Amino acid sequence: MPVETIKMLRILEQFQLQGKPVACKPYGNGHINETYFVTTSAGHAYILQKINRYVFQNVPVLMGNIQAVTDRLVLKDPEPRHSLRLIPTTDDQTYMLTAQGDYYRVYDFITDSLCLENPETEADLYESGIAFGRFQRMLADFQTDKLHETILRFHDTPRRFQALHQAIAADPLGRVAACLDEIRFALDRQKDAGHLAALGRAGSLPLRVTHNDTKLNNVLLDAATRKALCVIDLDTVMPGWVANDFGDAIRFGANIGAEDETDLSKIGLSLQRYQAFTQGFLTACGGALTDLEIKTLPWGARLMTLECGVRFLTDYLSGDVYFHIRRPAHNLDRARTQLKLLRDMESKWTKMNDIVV
Ligand code: GN1
Ligand code: MG
Repeated sequence: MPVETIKMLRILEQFQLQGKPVACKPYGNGHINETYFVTTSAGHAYILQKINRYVFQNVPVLMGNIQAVTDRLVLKDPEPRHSLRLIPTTDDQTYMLTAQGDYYRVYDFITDSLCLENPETEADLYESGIAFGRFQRMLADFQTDKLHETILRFHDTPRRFQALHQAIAADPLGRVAACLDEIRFALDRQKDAGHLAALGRAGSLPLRVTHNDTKLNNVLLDAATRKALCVIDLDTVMPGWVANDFGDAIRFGANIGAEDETDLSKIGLSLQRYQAFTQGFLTACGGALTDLEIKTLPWGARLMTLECGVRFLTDYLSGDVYFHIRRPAHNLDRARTQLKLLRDMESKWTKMNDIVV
């Protein structure tokens, strides 16, 4: 048995599992945490995660958020496959801390589910809209001030531009010269970055419990019916604007190509997928949103795409310190898809607005 597996099995012994862990294999495509699929001698399955402690600087507080939110979701909808459930450690904690300072947690595995990187049909996007809309509605009466900011100013797009400017000035790996077109394209749009923040400051947009990482692969669908089951990856659940949740889902799921596609001719916004997500999301939100919130949804799509492009570009220039990469220019490839997608959204802007109202 590889040393790494033995280490993982030891960690798993600290959790209240049904049966003894017998296998533990890397799982999924997250860019931040390390995720493993675990099976036990009792035939039970779990998800083990090592939490990225560079990205999440206060794990106990983060786990407090997740516990509070999952408790509420389970209360509203007790069906076991409709919410993540944390498995406690043998001393009844929600996570364990190793002597090396690493944090681990375990979730029950949600059986007979699908986690998609690409939608097969528009119905998949509709269902992901249902999942995130339901999440929004079930947490509508959860007091936002009970949640801690797990990453400070996470979707503060103007701050993301400041970080880009710093990376350009520092240029530690001499990568700026090869990215001048991408940098110029992003900086030309810096003036848009504060659009939602200005409405928020004016008190026109309510703060809600938002997920903040609403990618299609953060939703589970039922493998048999392909209906929405559950929202996963709750690390960034924080107070925020609903347009950001809508927008991040569009950025990922309504892009006809992959987030790291190298052939940019394959990148663009599918208005059909955009419409399908919008319908699912607004239906499941159940009339909870204000007219102005609905009007700002397309801005969420533009700004989340711009922000993500800026984050990938910043990380590329900084030497890939934040997002996990699987090839040398992976973050630059990702930045390019976001900027291309944004350009396409700008050309479809009137239609994007017509669809939400
Ligand atoms: C990260 O962990 P994952 O892959 O679900 C990131 C998101 C980005 C996304 C881009 C905590 O999400 O903000 O939008 O990558 N999560 C964090 O794919 O930074
Ligand atoms: Mg994820």
